[in-house]
Amino acid sequence: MDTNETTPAMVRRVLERLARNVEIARRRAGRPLTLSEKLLLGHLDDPESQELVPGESQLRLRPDRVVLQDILGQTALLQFMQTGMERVAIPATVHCDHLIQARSGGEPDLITSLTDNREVYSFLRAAAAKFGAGFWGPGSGIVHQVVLETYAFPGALILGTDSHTPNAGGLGACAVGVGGADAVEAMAGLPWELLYPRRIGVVLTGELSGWASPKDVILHVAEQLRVHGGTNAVLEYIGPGTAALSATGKATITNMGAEVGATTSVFPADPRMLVYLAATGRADLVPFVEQSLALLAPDPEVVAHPEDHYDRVLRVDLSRLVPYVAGPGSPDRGRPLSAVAAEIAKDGCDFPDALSAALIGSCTNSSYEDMSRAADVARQALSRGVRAKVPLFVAPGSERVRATTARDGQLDPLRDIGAVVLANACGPCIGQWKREGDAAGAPNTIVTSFNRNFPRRNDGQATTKNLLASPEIVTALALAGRASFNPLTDELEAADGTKFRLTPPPPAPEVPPRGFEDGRALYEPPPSDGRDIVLPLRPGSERLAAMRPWPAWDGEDFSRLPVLIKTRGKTTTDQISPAGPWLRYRGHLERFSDNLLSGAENAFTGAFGTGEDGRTVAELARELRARGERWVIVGDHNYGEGSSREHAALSPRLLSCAAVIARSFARIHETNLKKQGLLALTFESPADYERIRPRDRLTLSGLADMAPGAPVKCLVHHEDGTTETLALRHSYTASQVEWFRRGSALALCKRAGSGPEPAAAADLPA
Ligand code: MIC
Ligand code: SF4
Repeated sequence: MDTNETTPAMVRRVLERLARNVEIARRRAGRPLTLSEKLLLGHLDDPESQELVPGESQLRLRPDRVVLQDILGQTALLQFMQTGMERVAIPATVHCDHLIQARSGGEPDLITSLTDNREVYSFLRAAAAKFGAGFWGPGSGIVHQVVLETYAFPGALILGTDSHTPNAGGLGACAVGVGGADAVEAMAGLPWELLYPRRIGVVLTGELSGWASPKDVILHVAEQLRVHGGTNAVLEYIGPGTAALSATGKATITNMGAEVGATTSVFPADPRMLVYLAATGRADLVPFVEQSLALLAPDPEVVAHPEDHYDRVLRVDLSRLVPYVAGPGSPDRGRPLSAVAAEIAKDGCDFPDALSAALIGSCTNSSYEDMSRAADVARQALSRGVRAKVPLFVAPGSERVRATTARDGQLDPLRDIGAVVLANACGPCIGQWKREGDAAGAPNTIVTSFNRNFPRRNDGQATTKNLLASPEIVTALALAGRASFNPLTDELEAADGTKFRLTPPPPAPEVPPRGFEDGRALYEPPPSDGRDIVLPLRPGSERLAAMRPWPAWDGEDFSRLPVLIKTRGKTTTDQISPAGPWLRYRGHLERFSDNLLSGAENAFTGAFGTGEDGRTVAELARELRARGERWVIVGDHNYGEGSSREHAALSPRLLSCAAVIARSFARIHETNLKKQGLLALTFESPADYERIRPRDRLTLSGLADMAPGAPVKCLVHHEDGTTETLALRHSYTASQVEWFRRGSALALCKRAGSGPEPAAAADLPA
């Protein structure tokens, strides 16, 4: 039997434990609990003695499942090898989704990817089988859509090595994006630690209508909260409007909570989720969830008086919501679609009106419902003889969505207006887009239904400006060929020269009336005993290399560390560890690290990815490592926002970084740095960031006494011989200080006498 499945017995066990733990937590807290508190505290390792101070306590939790995608999954499994464990202790699956390049269409692209990535896929398949995890091969779909269709259920606690893991919140799960090291600990059966999050309540009322869609809910919320507004907080959607959204619509909203840095986003369990469970072949889970609807919702007092129970409350009337467009450059740069034309007409608008391409898909918007609404717009155009004016691409979220929409006729009208249907994968969402023609390189605007729009994110070009919108709006804009088009008010020209207006797509079926089509079988359960499987790691490979544990801290203070780079402004993980062509090296850290900070702006020169002498940041770091020197990165606000990309911590660690000092951090990145044994520090006074000058050196002292809440002293040595002292803060708990001392969190989870020995500083590659 495949122990990775979500079985009725598992659901019963999880919900029974949830009910028991919630009782205990509510008694101990002496107050009603919000939904995320119930879902999290319901998974406490030790509910009776766990400290329970919101915003302060580190909760020790027992996740129900871990999901790995193919690019972060590589380092997760390479680190799992270090634990010496034979098998994963909780259900786990590996999903091949990020590595497929979008070139000419689903089938040929998939075939090319099988050849291009053969070595990586073989490793992932073998490692999954060896360690008892399920393997979803290339073409099966984007991890988050597959998890929603197959594994998530209301009440589950899911960890995933991807920041959009909260997508499973659409089905009532509490799903959190983490780096590989967190996933490894959970797979090794250790409790997983999470700071007791703050709670933001989003009260939904009314019902969507017309062109408004779930995407507009989250683009509107992101505009309110901004990219750091959800840091260390959970977004809880409550109120009567929640029941007016389908499970996949809810998933769009929880998926993009990642864009405001939220730990996760949750919805109360409701009948719409039961419909989705039943339609995706899990009718046997429905009775258990149905009995627990009250358990899987906030306590009634919370719903009655949200202001008394949340740190912040937003209210969104779905009936009044209008379609939104966000970007370019940042997902929180939202405004109603109707305001775009005026913005473009103004001098200095930073994106051209003419579109160069339109793209539908990504984990956030590629469900059956999404495809149906986009297809309706396409059908309207076809009936007037109109085709897309710009290249249009459609990436279905999963093989199930592809096979079902192929059967039910949603893909045909999209193809007929000119769309190329890509593989069921991330593709252009993550720089795996090999664009044809001359659009790339020159300033150009694209419109996508994706969740991120950082520069260089899609085709690797900073000149490509990505506007985010719902799939139906993307389709409408593709027909008009310009960003300023507003389908609510503007007309298109039919083939016969007459003018017509698109009508808003009617509500689409949330699940296929004839049920889902499974499509090709691309799942491989693990054998019952995989111990004899040898992992294919080839010496000399540039795609994969075994990882060695990091050396422990030598106990000395860090003296006169050079500042490798001081970054200015947004420094996302896409800028610290770019994706696109670099994705192929995700399993070979040394090779991958050539891209270190290549997209980050140097505060002293204004250039990107280089030091003062024009050499790349990676070259400078390698030179320091070769000299045996450690170094520091100085960062701005919300440093490391964007993704769970652990490489943004692994590469600095490999190249000898000692500390990252920023005005503030994004949650997952801060944890990733800590887990890899680096110091993640913040300026006590954020204005002190300005005090760091070119060629400064920093001494960090008193590290042997580093303790929770105690500042770290930093002596700044300026080039002119003057010095000044700064206070730095950190968020390490006592046990996390141990990660720093031991060289990494993994050092604590390695079984005595098993796994490879730490790399001695001398044998680290130069
Ligand atoms: C992304 O959307 O940026 C990614 C690629 O899915 C990342 C994960 C990674 O880089 O491994 C994420 O969102 O966490
Ligand atoms: Fe893939 Fe894009 Fe979703 Fe990341 S955001 S998981 S790259 S589809």
